[in-house]
Formats: sequence, C-alpha cells, structure tokens
Amino acid sequence: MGIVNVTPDSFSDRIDRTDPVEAIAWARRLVAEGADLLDIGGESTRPGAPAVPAAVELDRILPVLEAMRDSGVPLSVDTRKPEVMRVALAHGADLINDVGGFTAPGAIDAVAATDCGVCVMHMKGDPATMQHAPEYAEVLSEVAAFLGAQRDALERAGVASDRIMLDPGIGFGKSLEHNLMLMRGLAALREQGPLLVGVSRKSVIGRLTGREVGERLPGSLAAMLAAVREGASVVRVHDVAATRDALTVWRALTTEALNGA
Ligand code: HH2
Repeated sequence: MGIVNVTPDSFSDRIDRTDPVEAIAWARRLVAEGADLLDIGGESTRPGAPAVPAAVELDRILPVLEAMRDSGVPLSVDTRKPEVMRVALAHGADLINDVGGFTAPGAIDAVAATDCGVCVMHMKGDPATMQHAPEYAEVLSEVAAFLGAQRDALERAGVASDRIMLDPGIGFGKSLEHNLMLMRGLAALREQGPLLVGVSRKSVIGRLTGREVGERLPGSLAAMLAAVREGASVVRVHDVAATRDALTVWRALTTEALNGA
C-alpha cells in the first residue's frame, strides 16, 4: 500500500503535497513503482497534528481520487470522518482506512451500506495528545481486544468479515517498548483477522537507529519484512520501489516461496 499524503505537514517528508498536480504525480509514481493499493489522506495524523475540517480534507483528496480511479489499483482513503468516508465512497474509493478504528459516531454506518473494504486501526487518544506518556496494563491484549470488538461491531452492522483488515497502529499512542511488543506480537493479533501494518519511516525506526525521517529507509525495510514474516497481509509504505525489491528478494529466499506456497 503506497502512501499518498495530500497534506502540508505529514511527519514523513514535511513536503506540501496539497497541490493536486503534485499529489496526482506522486500517486502515479507509486503505481509505476508497483504499488498494489494506494492510501490517499488529506489530514496528517502525526503526533500533535491539528484537526482539519471535512471540507478541506475533501478538497485535498477528491481530485486525486478522480484522477486515479482508472489507474488499475484499488484506492483507499485515510480518514476518521464519516462525512469524508461517505463522499469518498461516492467518488469511487474502494477501501476506508480509519486510524480512529470506526469509533466516531456514524463511522460504521458510513461503510456498512456499501461493499468497500475497511481497515480498523488502534489508536490511544487522538493525534493531538496520543504521545503524552501512553500507558497500558498489557498492550498486546488491549490492542487485540479493541480490534476484535470493532471487527464484531462492523460485522453486526453488516460488514462481512472478508471486507475487514485490522491494524495495531504503530506509533499511535505507544511508547517505543509498546511498538516493539506489538511488532513482535503480530502473530497473536493475526488471529483477530488479516493485518495491515504501517511502520514506514516512523519514530520507532528513528529511536532504534538514531536516524532522521529522511534516513529511515533501511530500518523501515527491515521492520516491514519482520511484519510480513509475522503475518501482515498489507504493508503501508512511503518507498514503494524499495519495498517491492526487498519483498521480491526475501520471498525468493524463504522456504515458503521455494515450496511454491
Ligand atoms: N500511519 C499513518 C497514517 N495512517 N493508517 C494505518 N492504517 N496504519 C498506519 O500505521 C498509519 C495510517 C501515519 O503515517 P503518514 O501517513 O506517513 O503520516 P501523516 O499521518 O503525518 O500524514
């Protein structure tokens, strides 16, 4: 899943990509590099990021959705707002990726009446405050319980289980140790449903390597491969070409690939 941040302030590059021409060019580049899926977002969720009104979010993402609709890859929209979900779905979005885990009033209803895919992510608190000393009694079981409960609520509303992916939300209200426990525990979370994992360029990589955001690709690739080994079905990344290469080599070298699995 290639990341298309149509934002002025994303943590990963701090490049203003709110100009639709720039954002569409970036999206096309990710498809050319081999993305299977694009995730288009109009609101940064980096720690401390300010909330963006729905109208602004829609102004940012709709031109990209329209332009990429016939690109041959499914389009995901990264949003927490039911209003944005509904409009994005009416404009051809295939998947809604909600970092709020469909907890906002109306979020489940916005997707239930359609046949879109959904990604339920775990976040503790909200982006403005989530990194203020997050605490858990037991992070893995708490995240698993949240994801399982939201999956059940979606299913009760009519969303079939094969439409649902789950995401532990690396970096969203978690300390370094929490993130590491979740990454190491993906196999247990996998029992709740198919997993999407986003660790690309995140602070967990920075904390482990001492690298700034622009220098975190090698660490991100290592974390991505570990996530796939532990059962992630989808990896959300900024660097699509490098991720493809790493996965191609890794797959050729793993027993599963040799056995033709
Ligand atoms: N991470 C970010 C945003 N959306 N969605 C899911 N499902 N999983 C993630 O790990 C995830 C996500 C943060 O990364 P990015 O989009 O690069 O930054 P920003 O939110 O600052 O735009």
